[in-house]
Amino acid sequence: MEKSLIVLAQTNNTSSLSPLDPEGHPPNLARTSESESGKLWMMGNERVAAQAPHSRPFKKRKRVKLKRSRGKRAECATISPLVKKYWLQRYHLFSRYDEGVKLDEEGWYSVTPEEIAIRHAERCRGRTVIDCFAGVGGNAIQFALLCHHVVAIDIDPQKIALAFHNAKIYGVEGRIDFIVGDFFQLAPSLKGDIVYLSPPWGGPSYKMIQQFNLDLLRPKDGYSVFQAAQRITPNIIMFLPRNMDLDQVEELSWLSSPPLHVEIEENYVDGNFKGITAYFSNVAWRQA
Ligand code: MGP
Ligand code: SAH
Repeated sequence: MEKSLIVLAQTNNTSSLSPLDPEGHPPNLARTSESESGKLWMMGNERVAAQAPHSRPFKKRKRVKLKRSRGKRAECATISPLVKKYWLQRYHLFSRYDEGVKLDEEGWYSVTPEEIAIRHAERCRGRTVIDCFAGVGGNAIQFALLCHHVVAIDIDPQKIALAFHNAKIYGVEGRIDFIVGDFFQLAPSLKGDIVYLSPPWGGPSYKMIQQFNLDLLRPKDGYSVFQAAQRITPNIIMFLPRNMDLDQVEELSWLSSPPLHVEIEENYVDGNFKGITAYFSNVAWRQA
């Protein structure tokens, strides 16, 4: 039996939630749908279909190429000015974009570029990771390719629908438990080896601020996010803005006694500075 999709009605009673249950799903939460490769499934009003790979005759290659570039032009014409910049970087975001990857507006400007997501996943190889702000699945997919088990949480049902759809393209939907829910409500009952945090930064305008700080993270400040994560495990990875106040990030390690090891790295794609990653405790390689 495949156990890839757990769609949760928002619930206040999550006390027995554990992704490590023998059945592999939170027992007190309703499973409303189950996936099978190639089948349609429903979530709210969203209907997501698996994309069937289409074969094309060799002779028609030129025509297909032309059609495809026309298709790309048409796609480009329909996207909002905000999304356009990110669409132009689409293959950095998802190398398999052309196989039918889908994103919503917030997904476009928030998804972790694939190269960076792979780097994060390499730190977590073979372990159980909780992706607490999973979005459209940029990180969860790469965790699923390298890790023992992945729990992907997002408060927005559309994000989880998109993450599931995108995970299918990468063939890893069966290795992720998808949960629609509020991380802060779920945190006390989650278990895992590593917690991955890539919360909202307040939209693309985050870079208008000269020095970003933890109070500006959404939906709660960075201290609250970190403390909720610490109740699960001290092994935490946090993806943060490139203009982040690094002293503040280091200070997070002092919330524990003794202080946690912390390693901070800068992340670039094609020479462009995209963000910073803070690794805490045993996911930090360069330990003090
Ligand atoms: P960006 O700075 O908006 O884009 O986001 P870019 O192309 O570097 O902009 P430029 O104008 O400087 O050229 C860079 C990366 O940060 C994105 O690809 C996302 O991975 C990440 N990111 C951006 N935002 C607004 C968020 C966010 O709100 N949450 C998370 N988790 N990541 C974000
Ligand atoms: N790393 C993701 C992008 C995360 S963007 C990727 O690569 O695709 C941040 C996400 O946090 C958004 O999708 C937003 O819906 C979600 N979010 C906001 N508040 C949340 C909460 N309280 N609990 C869980 N998810 C939340």
